[in-house]
Amino acid sequence: MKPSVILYKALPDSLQQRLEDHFTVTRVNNLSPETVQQHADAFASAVGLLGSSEKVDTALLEKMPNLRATSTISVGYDNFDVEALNERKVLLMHTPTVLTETVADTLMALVLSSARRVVEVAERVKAGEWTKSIGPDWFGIDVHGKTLGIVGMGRIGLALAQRAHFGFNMPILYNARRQHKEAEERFNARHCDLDTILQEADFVCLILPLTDETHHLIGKAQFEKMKKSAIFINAGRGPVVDENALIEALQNGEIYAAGLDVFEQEPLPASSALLTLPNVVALPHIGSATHETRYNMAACAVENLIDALAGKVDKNCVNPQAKP
Ligand code: 8YV
Repeated sequence: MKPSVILYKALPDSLQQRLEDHFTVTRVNNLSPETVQQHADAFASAVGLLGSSEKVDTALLEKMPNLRATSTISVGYDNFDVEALNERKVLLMHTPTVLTETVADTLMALVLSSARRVVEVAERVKAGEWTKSIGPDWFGIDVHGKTLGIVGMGRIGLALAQRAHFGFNMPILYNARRQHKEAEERFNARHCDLDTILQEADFVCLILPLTDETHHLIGKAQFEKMKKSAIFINAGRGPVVDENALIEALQNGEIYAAGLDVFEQEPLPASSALLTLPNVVALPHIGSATHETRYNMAACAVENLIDALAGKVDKNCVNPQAKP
C-alpha cells in the first residue's frame, strides 16, 4: 500500500499525478478544524502534508500522529510551528530557489511604479483626466542612479541588487547579519547598519522573513529616520512593519511613497487607510505569482515531499535535524 498524504492546495494535473504515483492522496480545501474533523482518518494516518498559506500548529499536529514530513509551496514558513515540528521529528521542506528571480522582478516593479507613480497616473488616464499635456503634479522621481537600501540580503536581495546595479546604476547599501562577499564584489554593495540605510537610502527595500526578531522591526522611530523623499518597499512579510506607523509616516509626509506586496492582514481589508493614499502601490501578494514560477514552486514542493519521505534532506529542508 502507498503511504498516505494530505494535499491542501490545488496542483496542476501533471503534478497531482506525480504525487499519486507515490502516495495515496487525500485532497482537502484547507486545514481548518472542520476539515480536519471531516477527514479525521486521513489526517490521522497521513505521513505527509503538502500545500501553502495555512497554519500548521500544535493543534493540527496532534491530529496527525503519523506525520513525518510537511512540504510548503513557498519559501517563507512563518505559518509553521517549527519547534513543534522538531519535537515530533517532522521534517519541513520549502522552495527557496525557484522563486528568486520572479520575486526580484516584483520588487523592481514596486520600485519603479511607486517612484514614477505608474498606478496612480494610469488610473487618472482611465478616468479621463488626461486632457492636456501633464504638469509637475503628475511627475514622479527618478530611479536610476538613486541609492537602494536592501534590508535582508538573501537570494532575493542579491537578485534585486543585480537588477539595480546593472540595469539602473544604483549604489547599493545592504543590511544583513553577515557580510555578503558576492554582493560586494559583483554589485559594489556596502554592508551597513539599519540606521545608516534608513538615513541614506532613497529606496528602503525590506526582504525579510517573519520571526520573533523581525516582528515590527520597522516602526515609527525607523520611519522618522528615513529621508522625506524616501520610498519604502516591502515584499517580505507584512508584520515586519508596524502598519499603523507606516500609514502615519505616509499621511504626515515623513516619507514620499510606499510600494507594498505584503500586509499585516492578508487579504488587505478594503477599509485599510493604505488604500486611501495615492502614494501607495498595494499589490495582492504577487511576489512569486507568475504561471511559470508557481508551477515550478509546486513541482519543487512535490519533489521535496517525495525526497523527505525517502529520507533525503540534503536540499530545501528547513530542519534536517528532525530527521529520525
Ligand atoms: C507565496 C511567498 O505567496 O514563497 C513565499 O514565501 O510568500 C509566496 O511566494 C505564498 O506562500 C503562496 O504560495
